[in-house]
Parts: sequence; structure tokens; C-alpha cells
Amino acid sequence: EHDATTAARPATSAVPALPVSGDAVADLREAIRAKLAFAIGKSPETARERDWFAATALALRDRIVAACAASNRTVPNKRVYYLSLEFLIGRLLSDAMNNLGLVETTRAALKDLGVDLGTVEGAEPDAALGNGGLGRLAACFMESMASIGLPAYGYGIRYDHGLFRQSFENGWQREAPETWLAEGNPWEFARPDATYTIGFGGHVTMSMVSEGVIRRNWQPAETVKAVAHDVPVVGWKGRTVNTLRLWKAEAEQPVDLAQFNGGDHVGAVANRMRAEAISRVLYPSDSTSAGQELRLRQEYFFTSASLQDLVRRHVAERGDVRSLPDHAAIQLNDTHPAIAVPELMRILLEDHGLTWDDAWHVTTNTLNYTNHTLLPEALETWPVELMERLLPRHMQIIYLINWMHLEEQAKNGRSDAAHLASVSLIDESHGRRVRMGHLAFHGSRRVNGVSALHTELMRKTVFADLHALDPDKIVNKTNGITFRRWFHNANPGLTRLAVEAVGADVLDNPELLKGLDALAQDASFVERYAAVRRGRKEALAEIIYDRAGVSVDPSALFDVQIKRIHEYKRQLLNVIETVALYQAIKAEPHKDWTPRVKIFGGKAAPSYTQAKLIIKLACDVARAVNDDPEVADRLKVVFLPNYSVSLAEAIIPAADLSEQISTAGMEASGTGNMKFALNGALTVGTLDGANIEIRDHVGAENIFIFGLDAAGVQARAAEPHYARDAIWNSPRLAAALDMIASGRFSPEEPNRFRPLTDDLRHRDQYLLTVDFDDYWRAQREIDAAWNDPAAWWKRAIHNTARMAWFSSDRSMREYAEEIWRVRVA
Ligand code: T68
Repeated sequence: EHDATTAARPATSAVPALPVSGDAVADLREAIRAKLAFAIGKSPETARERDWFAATALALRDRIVAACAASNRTVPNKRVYYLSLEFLIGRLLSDAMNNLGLVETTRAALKDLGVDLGTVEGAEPDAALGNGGLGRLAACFMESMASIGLPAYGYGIRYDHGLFRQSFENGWQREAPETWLAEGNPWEFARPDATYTIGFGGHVTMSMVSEGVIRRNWQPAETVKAVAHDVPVVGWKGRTVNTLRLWKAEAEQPVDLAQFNGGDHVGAVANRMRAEAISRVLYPSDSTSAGQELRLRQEYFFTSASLQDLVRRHVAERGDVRSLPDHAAIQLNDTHPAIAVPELMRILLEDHGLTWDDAWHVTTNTLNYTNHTLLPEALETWPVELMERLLPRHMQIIYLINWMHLEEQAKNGRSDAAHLASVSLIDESHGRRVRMGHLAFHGSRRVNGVSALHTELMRKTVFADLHALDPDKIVNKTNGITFRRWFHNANPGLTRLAVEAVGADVLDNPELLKGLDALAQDASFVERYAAVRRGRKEALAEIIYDRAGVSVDPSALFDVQIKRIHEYKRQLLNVIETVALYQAIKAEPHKDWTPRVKIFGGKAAPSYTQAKLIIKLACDVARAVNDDPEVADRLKVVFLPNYSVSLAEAIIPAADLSEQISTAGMEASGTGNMKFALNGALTVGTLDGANIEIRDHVGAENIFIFGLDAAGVQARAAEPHYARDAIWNSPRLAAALDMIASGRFSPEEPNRFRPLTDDLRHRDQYLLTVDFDDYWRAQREIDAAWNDPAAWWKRAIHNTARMAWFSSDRSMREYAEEIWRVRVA
């Protein structure tokens, strides 16, 4: 399927890099030609765009391998291992070209062959091995670790099918399987020699090794193979090449020949299907625990394979497993790999014969845990019964860890039942369940939050009692984004402007962006800055027309909310404000309204009914507003289907306004907020997650803050009838809700949106009604600001100039220094 998002990018790189030499172009051209002929088996005449992409990727991969060999020549003193169930890496071609300094060389080589680079880039499928922020963060961190020269491995799952493809049928979300591997993956190396056996089920045997010393051994009932597939991650200027190692599940026996010969051809491969199911699909739910057995199998599968692999490497290099903490730091991305705590203990006890105390010392000095949410529905807990059946040895180890942990409390005089219940690794309040957050916390040396506010809330809420036991354990490491992808590659026009203004060193050191502050009122700079934005808005307008069939005016204010659809992110607040604005325009059609285009994008978890209804409402409102001749170009509403990393790369540089409007205290950090501000969109947002730190950096006068803060939310939520009162006090909100509830946007089914409006009237868990009036006020302030272009662009430029701190290079340096204790060159 052809994808035109790359057409949105101007056709030159921002990165001056190496001068394009004729020899280099000729070399690469011949390399691509050879790959096309001998690896793909096509001639230039018969090659499709996808074939040219594969040939180009293979030719560039050869150059990465060369750099890779160079960076692997010495054994580093300490390696970082980033364990994540998700890596939302997107396309890799422009990343690889850019970091190798080969964008223009590749463009020229392909041009010689009669092929357009943008088209080739567009033929690369997105690797959508993640849901949202958590998976994208892992991808940014991998790129930054390579770019700052940190030796690191990412470990995850090679899903056959990444996040589902979203389409709309009459405004309803439809899901179809994603098929990124359908034509193979030219970036990866299959490594059948790096294969491990993963066990499930069975029982635990006991044997007496010497008098009084009992050794326990796990005898799994079922085993599955984990086969490594490596994707090279090339850092800025090809400095370091790290590895993203993704595990594929395979059966020990591909086919049961006895069954096959007996005529049962389907039954003969049933066991294989069951094994391979583990790496078949990414669970499509962000911020809720899936709670299913297959999910736990995925978690254990990739955690065990990764630990076996890194322990084997350590022992091969250093001989003694006891020195693991000196030479390896493991980061658990959320609790999905939290089973690492008992699994590392098991490996150390059973395979290496360590004593319990030594094993516990090694474990708790190697593991670290990042928390990404405090929402109760997202905190993972597994029924004890399921753990006992699937991972009996691990359950024993967890019991023993917990017993010692609770004994320690008693020794310190904290044996009151409430305290023990709160710090226990087992939740006994509704059936017995293992609390994976508590397990990860207790088994880690450092635990981090992803923004300052989120870290503070970790200390005060979910982990308060565990925090009191070890006050230095929780640290703050605010998220970041890689500027190579989200600025240099996604916005070459703006990057070139920055390079011209402050010098090419800004590509290595984003702090130099500060130099743009002085140009915020320089008329010629402002003009060029605005021209870059204009170009990107024209390109986005074409994408909008292609994909949503709506024509929009590029001179209107582009107001964008792109992220997973979730009630706490409050897309519904944005839609209701849209309805209120529609009513206001209808009431005074001749007033001088600021023209706006409201752009939405994002997927809802397939089982999340309320989120899917919010999408439908946005689409129904879009239909009514866009078809109303009286409104004309003053308001357009668009929901772009199948939001993805590459679509984000096209949308963000075209945005004027960034919607970051979650209920305060609920968005752990946000990272889209950083991408927009860096590219010069102004933020309308609540005092939530990293928005607070963005305000601190860009200046309160350059961001539009509204609504209750986290403390205000907590206080208001405790008041009875807050929603009823808020609606009563806001005629504008009441009118908008009435219009939606009346069926005005769904005449064919008048009650369609009652589940949304009724919920707001009676429950409104996310305090949308309470924040509505202040949101409306902020939006009208934004209308006024837009009508003073000089002041608007000044603010935008201050945003770009002051966002350097949000580089994920900074995040990774902080992790390296304060969590992993590894020196960065
Ligand atoms: C996000 N979490 C946070 N979770 O919501 C966001 N969850 O505030 C933060 O910026 C980002 O993490 C990075 O720290 C997620 O994206 C998930 O996707 C997820 C997936 C499966 C289960 C639970």
C-alpha cells in the first residue's frame, strides 16, 4: 500500500554532513543495483517501489555492519540492557541515512537509477511494535544510547503483527491485522545460533545436595524456543551501532510426524501454532492490563530469553556471574518484564548455584524499573493461581522474597496488618494476586518516574509505603525525544534554518538552539520560520484531502490532538469545545472568527467501547460541521485514520497548536507534547506530566495553561455532584451536551451518544465538566493570539529555542550517571 507521508518532507536534508562525492554516489548506486539484482532478484525495469526500498536498505545495512564491527572491537566495562515489550520504531531508512551522513549520497545514487528517494522512503512499512508513548520512548532511548556512545542492547519481541491497522466505516473504527513482515525485513539479521529454551508449567523437584541443603529444580511441562533477530541501531554520525534483539517464538518440533502420517494434518502442527502464538501479535491495549494467560506467556518468554542471553554473555566475558552488577545494568520498561526478578533469581540459584543472599544481592544491584502510569486499571497484577500453574518455580521464589520482605518489617517493628497489606507483594483484597509493580520495585536498585510531577505522585500514592522504607530508591528521570528523528529528519526546513542561524554544531548540541531566542523578533528570520511552517501545512492539507476527503485552508490555525484515544486524555473535552464553537459560530455567523482546523488522530483499544464512541462522535461532528455552508472555512474537523509514527512525522511540523489536555495527575509525562513544542507549535495544556516542565523551560508566556492542577483535581473529585454543578454553572457546556444528547449529530440514531453525555452528567471521572469553561477561555485567548502574527511567531520561536533539555540524549545521560552508573564518553 503506497504511503505519501514522506512527500510532505522537503526534498533536501537539513544535515550538511559530508560533501557528496561522485565516487561515493557511484559506489552506493552500484551497491543498490547489485542488491536489487542478486538479493531481491529484480531488474530496474521490473522493480516495484518496495523492491527499491529493500535494495537501498540492504546496501545501507552493509555500511552499518562495517561501523558495527568497529564499535564491537572492545568489550565495554558496562553494558545497558533495556527490556521492553514494545519498541515503536517506525521507519528506519531516513534514520539510518541521516545518522550515516548519507542522505544526499543516497538521493543522488537513486536519482542516477531513475528513482525518487521520497518514494522509496514511503515504501517502507512502519515497524509498529508498540502502542504509544511507552513503546516510542523505548525507540527514542535506543537511538539516543547509540548516539551518545552508550553500549546497549534493547530486548523485545519480534511480533509478526504490530499494532492493528485502523480504518473508518461510517466513522466507526475498524481493525485489520498489521502485516509489516509480509515482504520480509531487510534491516534484520536472524541469529539461529542465539536460541534459548523457555519453559512453562510443570512442577518443581527437590533434591538433597548435602545434609540439610535442599536444591529445588523446575521441570517445565512445555518448552518453546526463543530465536534472536537483530536490528542494528546506528547512532548519530555512525559513532556507535547497538543492537535491538527481538525474540521470535518457535516450536521445538515444527510438525508431529506421527500425527501427520495418521492423517491429522492440522493436529500435526497444533503444538507449533501454540508455541508461535507467543510472538504472533502485539496486545493492542495501552494503559490497561490485558490480564490474559497469553500475555503472561509473552512477558515471561522475552524476559527469560533476554536474561539467559545477557548472563551467558557476562559469564563468557568475565567468568563469574557474581560480578554481573559491575558490568551490566538492566532497565525494566514498566512491569511487563517484572518477572525478571524471580527469573534472574532462578537462573542464579539453579544454573549457577549461588546462595539465596548472593543471588538477591546480584539481582537487586542489576535491575532497575521505570514506572509509566499510576492509573489503577493499568497496574499489572496476576492471579496467584495462574502464576502457580504457568510458572510454579517463580511463584515459590516470589513467596520467599515476600516472606523475607515482611519478616524485615516485623524486625523493624512494623507488623501492623495495614502496613503489611500495603507493602506485600501479594494483594489479598480481591482474590490473591501478585502485584508486579511492588515486585519490580522491591527487586530493583532504582525506580524512576518519567516526569517530575509523576515521580512526586509515585512517592505520595501507589508506592508511598515502599518509598518510606527506602527513600533514595525512587528517582525522577523526565522523558525525552530524539531530535534526530523529530527535528532533523521530520523537519529539515526548520533544522536548516536553525543551522543557518546558529551554526551546524546545533546538530550535535541542541543547547545551541537557545541562540534562536535573539531572532524571535527579527523580521526576516520570522518570515522564513513562518514560510517553513506554511510549506508543511500545505503538504499536510494534501494528506488530509487524500485520506479524509476534507479540503482545508493552510492559512487557518491547525489545532492538533494526536495520541491514543483514552478518556483521561480527554479528546472528548476537545470535541465538546468544537461543538460549543460550532454553536457560537452559528449564533453569530458574521463575527470575525479565527479560522481553525481541528485535527485528530489516534487508535482506540479494540475492546474500549467508550473510546470508540468518542471517535465516532468526532467523526459525526466533523461531518455536520464540514457540511455546513454557514460555517465554511471558519471551522473544519478532521479525523485522520491509522495514526502512526510516520504520520506523526508529517503532522507535527505542520501544527500550530498542540493539545495536551489530560486530567492533571493522570498523564505520567507525555512525549508528543515535547515533539510539538520543539517544532514550534504552541501548547494548550493542563499542569500535568511533562507539560509543567515544558512551561518552566519555554516560559509561562509562551504556553496556554488551563484547568485544575493535580491537587485541585484530587480535592474536587472528593466533592459530591461536581459534574452536575459544573454543568449547571456553564450554560455553554450545557448547550453543547444537549446538542450531542439530542441526536443532532446522529439523526439516524438519536441516542447514540447518550453513554457519553450520561457519563459526564453522572460520573465524569476525568473532570471534563469542571475544566470546560477554563479550556474555552484558553481557546479564545488562542484565537486572539493567532490574530497577532508577530506575537504568535515570537512565542513559537521561543518554544523551539528552549526545548533542548527535552532531548532523549539528556534523559539517557541522566540514566547512565544516576541509575546505571556507567560512564559516557
Ligand atoms: C505512557 N504509557 C504514558 N503505556 O501514558 C505517557 N501500558 O504519559 C508517557 O509519556 C509514556 O508512557 C512514556 O513514559 C504508555 O504508553 C502503554 O502503552 C501501555 C502498554 C501496555 C500496557 C500498559
